[in-house]
Amino acid sequence: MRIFVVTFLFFSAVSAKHEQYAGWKSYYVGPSTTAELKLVGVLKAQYDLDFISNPAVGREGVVVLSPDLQEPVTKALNDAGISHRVHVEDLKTAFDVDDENIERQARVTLARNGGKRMPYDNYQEIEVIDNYLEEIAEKYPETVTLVNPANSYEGRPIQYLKISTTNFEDESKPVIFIDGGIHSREWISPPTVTWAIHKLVENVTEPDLLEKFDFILLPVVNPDGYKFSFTTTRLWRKTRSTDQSQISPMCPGVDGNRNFDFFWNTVGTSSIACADNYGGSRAFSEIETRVVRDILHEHLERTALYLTMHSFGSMILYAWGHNGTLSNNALNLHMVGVGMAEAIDELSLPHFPRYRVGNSFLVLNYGASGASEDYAHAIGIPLAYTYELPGLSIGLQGFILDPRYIEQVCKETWEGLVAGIRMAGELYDGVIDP
Ligand code: 0X9
Ligand code: ZN
Repeated sequence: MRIFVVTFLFFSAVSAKHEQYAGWKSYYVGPSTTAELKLVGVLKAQYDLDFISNPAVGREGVVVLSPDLQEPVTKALNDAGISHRVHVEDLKTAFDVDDENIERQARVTLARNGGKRMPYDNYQEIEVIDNYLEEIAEKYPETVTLVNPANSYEGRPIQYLKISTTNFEDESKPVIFIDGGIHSREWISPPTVTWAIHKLVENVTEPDLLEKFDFILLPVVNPDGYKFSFTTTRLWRKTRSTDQSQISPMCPGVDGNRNFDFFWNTVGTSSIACADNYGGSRAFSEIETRVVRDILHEHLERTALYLTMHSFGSMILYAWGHNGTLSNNALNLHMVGVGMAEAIDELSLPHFPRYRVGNSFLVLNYGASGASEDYAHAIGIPLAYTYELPGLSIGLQGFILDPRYIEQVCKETWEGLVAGIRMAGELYDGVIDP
């Protein structure tokens, strides 16, 4: 009887978790011309649409629609002749299925190896990632330093690793800075950063990298949002601060990737606290973005490459993202971007989309100001990119990238990183002029 009650409570807790998505659906939207893509951009702004995967010309994106938006948005797409079809019929059920998959996989992992430190067959809670960073720093004190420059709004540590053979003292070495998890729901992002740590210290196959470069690796910029996306609202994107405006206690959080001081609060961002792309009450209102800003400035004169990991879309994007103009370094940005994409594509699975490389406004066809890669480039980091990692579950039941592909994405992304880091080294060997 007791087992029955416990089982019943467990399942009702699981299925009650995603109640807020009852009646929600997601749709593929596939613009086939630039004009159609532009129109999708107009609809996005008009209805404040939440694209969890961005479309490009000839490449479908995915938009999630609450029940009240389904009729007007599909009608507008129909009227414009823009191809669309249902992606997930019932979001709540899909999230429940994802939870069950993750739970099942967690049990398998535990049974198989007693809880390996950082498994890549599942998405990991923030505590597991923090433990991993702490353990790596303890185990490799010669090269690894754990830094906790600040705590998040809700008091979680924002932690990163500095990895260097000279404790960052050889100032002739270029610095590589990679962050992840600024958008909390993009769960595939943090493992690609911890995988880079794994490849730099635990399973070294490219020893030249640590010889020539210093690394800063910050897997989860936004630990509060990340936690909240596990416990409560799967599609949570923002931070969790409640001190931004009068309505912030009701509508917490700021979009970290609209909060940087680069044409802040001008394009593709909202000044309404409840919006998913709310830019905050001022640039750098968030402790989480201030941490990234301070790292960028600390080693500005020798940071050659900054990468920020997002999902989904299989894209490598660069400045300027607010208006589609190109920076003076556009040729190098494009060359290195293509080099990274080619390296990834070589290892990619046949049913994963090929990477696209370009100016973020032109590839996505929507402008967004206040993004971290634009800020990094604007202050003088010569190579700065947003990665949109591959997703979603392809032909499978769940909503997210199936956990069985996490390791694949980590491995192929690592190939891209290696190519990009080496090219950055050739271009900016001690001669960065911010
Ligand atoms: O909109 C974003 O912040 C990024 N896409 S996501 O789906 N991960 O939210 C794209 C950012 C592109 N970069 C700039 N606009 N500068
Ligand atoms: Zn993102």
